[in-house]
Amino acid sequence: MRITFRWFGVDDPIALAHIRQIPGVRGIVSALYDIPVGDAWSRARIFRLQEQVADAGLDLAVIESIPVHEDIKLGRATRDRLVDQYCESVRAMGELGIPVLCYNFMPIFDWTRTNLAMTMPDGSTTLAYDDAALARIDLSRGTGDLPGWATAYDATTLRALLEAYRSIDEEQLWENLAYFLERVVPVAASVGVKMAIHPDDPPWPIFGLPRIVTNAAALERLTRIVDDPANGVTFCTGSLGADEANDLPAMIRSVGGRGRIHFMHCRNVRRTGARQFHESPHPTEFGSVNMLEVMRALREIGYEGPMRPDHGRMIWGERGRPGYGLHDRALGAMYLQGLWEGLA
Ligand code: DNO
Repeated sequence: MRITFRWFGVDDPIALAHIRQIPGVRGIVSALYDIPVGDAWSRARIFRLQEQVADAGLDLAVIESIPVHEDIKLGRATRDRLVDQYCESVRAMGELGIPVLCYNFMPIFDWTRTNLAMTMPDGSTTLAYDDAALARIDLSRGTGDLPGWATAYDATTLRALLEAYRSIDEEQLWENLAYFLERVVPVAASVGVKMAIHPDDPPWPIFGLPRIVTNAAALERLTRIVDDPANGVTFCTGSLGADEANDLPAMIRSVGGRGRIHFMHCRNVRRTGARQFHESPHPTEFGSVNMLEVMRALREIGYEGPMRPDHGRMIWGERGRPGYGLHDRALGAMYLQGLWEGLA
């Protein structure tokens, strides 16, 4: 396992030089954030990012993410050109030697929470989700009301998109994902890039939109659609761990045992009710995910890929991007490495 850390480029308030001071962290997870979804990423732009990271004594280990255009997820006629452009980006990163690509196939919304700053008894704040609170969110004004990671959509665009998804059920979404993978995976394989789909977060339908990458059966199906080592997953313990039915160590042994885990996102969640949870500090005792057993399963399958601490709380007065402050994620990085060393 190689411990890595997410960095949001030059606009990130956290400096690479500070990330470099977290013991053990050598790999950076990043992306180009200013390229419109669907456009190809040029080799020159990726190279510049890679150089910035290298100048700080670090290594660009993972691209997270190249977003997948909604037209691809919807299976619209425009998808062929968009898939070609996606392939171009993948080829460029591969030629530059960046080995892993994390992406997702969630309709319209990426990870979603209903509270970005829930106050904990110790005064820290954390991200929380409650399905009942989600039901009260009014999307008629666009994504403005939605706390989270949503691409900003105005009311008209969002309405049209929601409308378009009415005819897409889970099976149709699987078909559209298959269409995408059948074309992208061979390109990825040819340039040494491992595709690593991120599970849906939370792992159930939201706003009536289908979500399909949610459990063991889905990971199995996904990796069989195009049965190539380059077609794998980002195993996110927080996303998958939000559903009690997911036995994470067993899932790691099965999909990871076949060499299909290409990236690990490690964070803990405390499930507090049906479709209700908040994020907790990384160690096992604070959440519903047994991190020790997760690491044990990874040791068993001989996991050698990148891993990053995922969302942290806001602690010590830090202000910043929800989930992505420096301090609590750095504590997470140390904890994960501690478990790893202990298990050796
Ligand atoms: C949230 C992240 C996700 C992830 C994408 C990958 O913090 O894990 O936004 O980057 O879903 O495409």
